[in-house]
Amino acid sequence: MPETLSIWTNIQVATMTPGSPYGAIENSALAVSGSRIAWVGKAKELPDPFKNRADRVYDGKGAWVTPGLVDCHTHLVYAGNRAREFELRLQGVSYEEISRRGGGILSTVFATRGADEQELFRQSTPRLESMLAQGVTTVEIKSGYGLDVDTELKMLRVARLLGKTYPVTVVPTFLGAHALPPEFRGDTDAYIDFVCRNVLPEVAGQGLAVAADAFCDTIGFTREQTEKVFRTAREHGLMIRLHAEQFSNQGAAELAAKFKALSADHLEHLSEEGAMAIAKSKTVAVLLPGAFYFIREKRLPPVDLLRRHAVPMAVSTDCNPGTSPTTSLLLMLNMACTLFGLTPEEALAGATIHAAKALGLEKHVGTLEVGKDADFVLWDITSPVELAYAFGVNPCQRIIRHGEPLDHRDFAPLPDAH
Ligand code: DI6
Ligand code: FE
Repeated sequence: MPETLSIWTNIQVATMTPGSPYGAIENSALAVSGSRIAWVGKAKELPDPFKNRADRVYDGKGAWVTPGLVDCHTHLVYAGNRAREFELRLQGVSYEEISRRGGGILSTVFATRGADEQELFRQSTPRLESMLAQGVTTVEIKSGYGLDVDTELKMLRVARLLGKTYPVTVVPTFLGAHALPPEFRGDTDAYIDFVCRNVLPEVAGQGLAVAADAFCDTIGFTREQTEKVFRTAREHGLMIRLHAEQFSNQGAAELAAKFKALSADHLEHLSEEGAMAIAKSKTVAVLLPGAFYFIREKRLPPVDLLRRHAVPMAVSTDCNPGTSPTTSLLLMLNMACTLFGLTPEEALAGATIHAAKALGLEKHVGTLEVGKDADFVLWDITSPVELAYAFGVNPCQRIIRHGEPLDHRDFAPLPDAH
């Protein structure tokens, strides 16, 4: 049976392909065959065979169309929250200090260990639903609040189940080297051994993650420890990404480059050598303005340096309970401009083409091009700049995933639906 052919007319597309601002084509049309994009261009150039054979024709009513958004760095699966810690920080206690006192990431580890799989799923769904409602069609989800075999596997199974339940592509990452669990207090090397011997092989063996990440920082793990995790990850066929240079410079970007990491994330303390290294390894710089804002960081990621060395910049929520309790990638576009000085076009590229590259999915998503997945969003805006300009609003009109227009109930099932 030939695949269903749909045509979207009366639209303006921001293809996000390089070469012209937003890769924009006004008065355009887009054809979808099955789950892939079959044609995109000026409406008047739409070839006759598409027009004649179309099974379905949709009127976009002048909407702007972008690729489905890609949120390439999230810790979306966790239990509990850290509202109390927020109060403490507002009284002047720093994030690092809370972490040293045994709070911070560890308090989420206790809550996540204590929640069974169903409960963890239940607590994670509102966050995912909120993301999807704002046009996200691909999301990366990290483990890292388990720090033991059972809970790391449980988090990754929940991430997988979210991807099966909702119309979204979930990209799972193993973040065993996120923090030191209490049972290893005082012996980070022993914990890293445990991650490499007991946890990572199990995660990889069960196919529960496609990449490994680590938190290489003064309150996380050293370069040597991170390198050990990366070597093991590589032996098990996992790709690499890294929380790098967030609170201090550890030469973590250089380490990411050495392992040809897909992404190096945060980067507030990136050096010129680090920028040169990731430029050479074609590693994407993932900027996380939500975390910068929420923990009131002072030091900006060196955006000019990244531009000078032509490092692609992605923008993501870092959705997590401690440093970035947000689900709004659209808000991050605005913050990437107002706080970090990105242009609105760079910000949108950061949540589409470059975020796709940060996940190794650039052949499938991130731009509107023939052959790519038909994941796209119709927006009630008059120019793509507006996606970064407005904040705290959601102009998402319609979401098309693998060629199928979603119904609101697809991404916000009724509370008793599962
Ligand atoms: N850096 C971050 O911003 C998150 N993890 C990390 O390594 C914070 C995670 C948390 O505080 O729960
Ligand atoms: Fe993070």
